Amino acid sequence: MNGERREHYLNVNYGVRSWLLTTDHKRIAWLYLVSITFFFFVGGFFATMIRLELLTPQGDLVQSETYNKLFTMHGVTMVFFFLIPAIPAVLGNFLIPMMIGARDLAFPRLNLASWYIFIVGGLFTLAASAAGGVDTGWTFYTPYSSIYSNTHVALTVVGIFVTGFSSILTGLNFIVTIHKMRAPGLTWFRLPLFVWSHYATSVIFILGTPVLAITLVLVGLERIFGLGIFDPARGGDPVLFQHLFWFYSHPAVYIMILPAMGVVSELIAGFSRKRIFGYTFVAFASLAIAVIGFLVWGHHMFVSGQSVHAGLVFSLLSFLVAIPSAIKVFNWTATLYKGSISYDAPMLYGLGFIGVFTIGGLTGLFLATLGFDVHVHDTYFVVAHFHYIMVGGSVMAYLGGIHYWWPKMTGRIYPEIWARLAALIVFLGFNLTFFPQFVLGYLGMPRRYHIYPPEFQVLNVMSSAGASILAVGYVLPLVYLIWSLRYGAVAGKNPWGARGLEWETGSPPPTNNFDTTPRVTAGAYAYEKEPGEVYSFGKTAHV
Ligand code: HEM
Ligand SMILES: [Cu+2]
Repeated sequence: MNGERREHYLNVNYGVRSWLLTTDHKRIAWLYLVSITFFFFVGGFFATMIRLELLTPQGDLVQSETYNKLFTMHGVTMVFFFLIPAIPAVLGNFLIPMMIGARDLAFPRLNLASWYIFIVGGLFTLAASAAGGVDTGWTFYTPYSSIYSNTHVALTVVGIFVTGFSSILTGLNFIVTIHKMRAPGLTWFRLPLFVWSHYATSVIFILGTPVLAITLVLVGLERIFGLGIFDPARGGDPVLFQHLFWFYSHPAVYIMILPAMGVVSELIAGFSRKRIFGYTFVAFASLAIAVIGFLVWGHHMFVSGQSVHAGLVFSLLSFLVAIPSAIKVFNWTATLYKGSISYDAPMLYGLGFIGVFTIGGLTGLFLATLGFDVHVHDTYFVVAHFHYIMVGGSVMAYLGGIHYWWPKMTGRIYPEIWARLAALIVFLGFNLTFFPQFVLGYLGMPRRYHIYPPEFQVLNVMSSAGASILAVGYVLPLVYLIWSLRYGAVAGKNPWGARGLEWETGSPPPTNNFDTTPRVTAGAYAYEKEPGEVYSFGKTAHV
């Protein structure tokens, strides 16, 4: 910085208007960062209430009806308003144009519109909470969602419907940007894996989200006008709802994990100073997950009365998803082998991800096994499985990514000691919260009950204690990251000594990302030179 004032995207102009009307993808990333952090703490509040309620077997904190609303609002907020947008809308928005050497996304105004749509949807859902909440579960299964009246399904469903457009438009924007705006020399197989994983995620956004939207419209029509689509009393079919819902929502779980995998690829390469082992396999694994993910929805319906044959086919197909997932885990591990590893906070999250994702994925295989699932279906085993992936996997990767790119986003370095401590607390708190739930589920504790037999209390208290530790782990980064905005050491343009176009420009970057268009002559992760290779992924040349 040499003391002279450098112009960058944060200081080009000031004032609320300059933020709310911005079309700069980096500022829009901040709009999302602030809003999803808000939703994360709203969802976290509901989670706290759930764990407090479950401290005692008699369920004496809240009424059963309130409890139903708590876990529903928790799920809805976390899934639709935090986890789905978290990595794509914050890190994806910020990084994709920079990683491909572009000035912005293909449709900057559409990008801003996506954020407004997201916020409008979020407000509807918050209004539903304020009005008294929804008690159907985040899955909105009929007939709960279409008949019972003590609940604000319509308002919530409108909120999610609206927010869906934000996903679709963001996916569209990413796909066009990645196709059309790569810097000269940046071929498909030189792209960072982060970009590949967001490409695959965008495909799911575009193909899956409309199905959810239509399903929600049908629920709304049935509720408001009494059409008989899902309600058997009116000639409908409740299982049809489950097919439609999971046709979106199984792929949606990959919306939550694929971007996380993209982050982890960057972290593992950066902190072991190596090219990702089997780069092409990892890239194609993202696409394979996106495609196969559309074929396995029926594994959520093994006990719904679908035919046994369908159950067998879905069971078999579900095993297939594990193959590309395992390829990634093997290849990250192989990348670590003989790497020169440094254990900075982002890497701690990256390594933590590999561990917990493996547990989450393997227990997914248990659940995909038809016979085993009949035993543990709708027990805490399922709850543990998906939290291992979504909280242990995606949230940890998200935090790892925020730390890794924080110096780029803000121009400041966060306090490393605190960050490592927080990463450790998150890891311990997370495992203490969710591991006991595997045991609880295996022993037969059903999910979504607020009263349970006393013999389950010890494991529930462990889980609630873990949740308190986890909460500390989540609040800490909020505090020291905000602190670092003012007091953190000034970051150079490449504080990690990492490879990738985003590290070639200033921290924070100028509004147009690069002063001159970079020309790329080598693949991503050019940490080790191969004979005869000129890698200037590190050097930007003028075009
Ligand atoms: C190796 C790949 C995976 C397999 C084979 C798998 C399998 C399954 C199966 C069979 C179920 C249904 C269990 C039941 O309802 O009884 C399930 C539930 C679930 N899984 Fe996975 N899973 C995998 C990965 C993932 C990933 C990557 C995520 C999220 C990012 C995820 C999130 C969920 C969620 C949210 C549920 C529960 C939904 C609910 O009923 O509320 N799973 N999984
Ligand atoms: Cu699934």
